[in-house]
Amino acid sequence: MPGYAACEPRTSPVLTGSEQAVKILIAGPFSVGKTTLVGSVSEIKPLTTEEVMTSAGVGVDNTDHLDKTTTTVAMDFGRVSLSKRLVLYLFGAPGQPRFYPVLEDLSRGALGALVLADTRSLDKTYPILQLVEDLGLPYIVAVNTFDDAPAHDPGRLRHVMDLEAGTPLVMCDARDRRSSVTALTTLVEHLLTLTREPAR
Ligand SMILES: Nc1nc2c(ncn2[C@@H]2O[C@H](COP(=O)(O)OP(=O)(O)O)[C@@H](O)[C@H]2O)c(=O)[nH]1
Ligand SMILES: [Mg+2]
Repeated sequence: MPGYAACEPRTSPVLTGSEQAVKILIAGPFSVGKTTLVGSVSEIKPLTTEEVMTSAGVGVDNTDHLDKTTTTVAMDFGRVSLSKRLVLYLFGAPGQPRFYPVLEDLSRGALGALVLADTRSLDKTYPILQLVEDLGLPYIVAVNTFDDAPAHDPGRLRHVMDLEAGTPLVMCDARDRRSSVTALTTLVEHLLTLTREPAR
């Protein structure tokens, strides 16, 4: 979308009549970087619902390659203005299968989803891609590049995740605001492309 990347975020918490507010779902498996992404881009203090993980989660929530001690139990919420006229409201859903009903609830009214993936655990991404597809939500996939994650070429990743040719796949660093905004801009561009496609 021309010009979006160059736009500085705005600070006004109030929407004026000329602004478009768009609800976006941030999905992906546990520990892929959803909370981090919402926090890195949000121009308001993000709402998070992190809770300390207890021994009940041992063997259920895989923390093998992480120093992770908390997990999102309800949602993340943040806001980012991609331009003077376009404001995204980000709803991050928890990634564990037991929370899929929460993801389904949060998807209501969303125009699209950013599905985060981690090449160290792509198998955990499939059910979420399937769920998002079943919900009829257009999406893109953003691979969050962790330092020790294996690098695969995009063609291989597309094949492994069984992505349709028209589904964008991008790399991002969820900790980096610019990188995360670029991923969100790619999603919005994708949504615009879909709206412009002639009805079949
Ligand atoms: N090295 C690295 N660490 C990350 C990145 N994104 C997130 N993390 C870390 O990975 C852990 C899980 O991230 P979090 O956002 O809580 O994942 P969520 O479960 O998907 O919300 C946290 O300790 C983050 O600091 C990244 O791009 N690179
Ligand atoms: Mg989280």
